[in-house]
Amino acid sequence: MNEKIKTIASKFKFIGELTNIEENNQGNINKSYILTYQNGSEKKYLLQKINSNVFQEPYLVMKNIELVTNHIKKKLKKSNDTTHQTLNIIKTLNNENLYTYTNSEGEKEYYRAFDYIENCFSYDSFKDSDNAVELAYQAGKSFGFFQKTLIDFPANMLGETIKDFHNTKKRFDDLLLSIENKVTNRAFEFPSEIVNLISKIKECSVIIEALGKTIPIRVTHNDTKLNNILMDEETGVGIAIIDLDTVMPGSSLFDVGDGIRSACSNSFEDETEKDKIFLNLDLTESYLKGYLEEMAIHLTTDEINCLGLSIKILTYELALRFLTDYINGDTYFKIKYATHNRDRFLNQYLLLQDIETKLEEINDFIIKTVDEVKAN
Ligand code: GN1
Ligand code: MG
Repeated sequence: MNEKIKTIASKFKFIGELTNIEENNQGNINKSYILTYQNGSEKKYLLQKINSNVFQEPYLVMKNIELVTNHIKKKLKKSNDTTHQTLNIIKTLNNENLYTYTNSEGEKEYYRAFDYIENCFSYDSFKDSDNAVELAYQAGKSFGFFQKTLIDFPANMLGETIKDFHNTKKRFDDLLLSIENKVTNRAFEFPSEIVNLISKIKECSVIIEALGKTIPIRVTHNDTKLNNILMDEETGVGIAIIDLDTVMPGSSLFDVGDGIRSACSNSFEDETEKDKIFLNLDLTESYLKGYLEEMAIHLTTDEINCLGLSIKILTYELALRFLTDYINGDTYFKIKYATHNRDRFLNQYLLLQDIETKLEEINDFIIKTVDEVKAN
């Protein structure tokens, strides 16, 4: 058993005897372990090391999560909702949200823990699922439900855990800076792609420029990647939204755009076979239907008008981020092989070109669906 993790685990209010530690490699940022305890019966917990390079204020991250999950729990209780769940923080023996471990290099490592949510499944892609269209509907509904549940939570109570997280203009400037700084020569691999990205910045700045003006600031998840939904293994219904580190004041459009580019792409985020990389329209429409059933009546006309565009913008943003990290020598996203960020960039870049050809059809579908939902 991993002795270091065993020691760290002993600082939390877990019940029973630790019998197994399993590393979980799903996320691109934090490090996760599934811990099994025995106490008559078996119980699992999730222990995570927060990536403090990415999250420089880990206490703020936990404060936000505590506030938001308490609100969700209250609302679920009030409506007698026994289907949905949310994260449940397990405190340290000192009653704190984080345990600070000082490693052999004298650096501080921050750990937090949650109950492990059982009997659920998360998908990296729906591409191989027989019932992909139904699952996409459930995925859209899950994030719509999440936003709806937090609609009455005051956004100004939450801190900004990563500043300018979805500030497209700032992400673009970061790319230009990486090209200028030349930590590596990798920008030379993509001259025409970079020119193409530069040509799109104006249109892709529309949401960030309107945020707080015509587009309202709401409590949003900000990392609505498909595998951040836990779905019931049998029914496919979305049970819980996880990875709440970036829950912050934002735009509902960030969540929709990021959710669809992730859930409705025909491939994994690092697929390299060009023919496989495109947005699946059936999945997109199904996702939007699920989302709009929850949120259409709450959205403003300006938000609805930008929903389609948000898919393009968030894909653009991810393309910028992967390319920037590749040029900077892979300091942000965890990589599994040397050119991983390169492959992720090209994937999002191709997805972006494909999305552009489908936006008109998507926008027509949105208008039709909003009308239908409102009529019911
Ligand atoms: C990261 O942690 P994970 O894998 O859910 C990233 C997201 C990206 C995603 C791309 C805090 O999400 O913004 O969309 O990778 N999270 C952070 O795979 O940067
Ligand atoms: Mg994350």
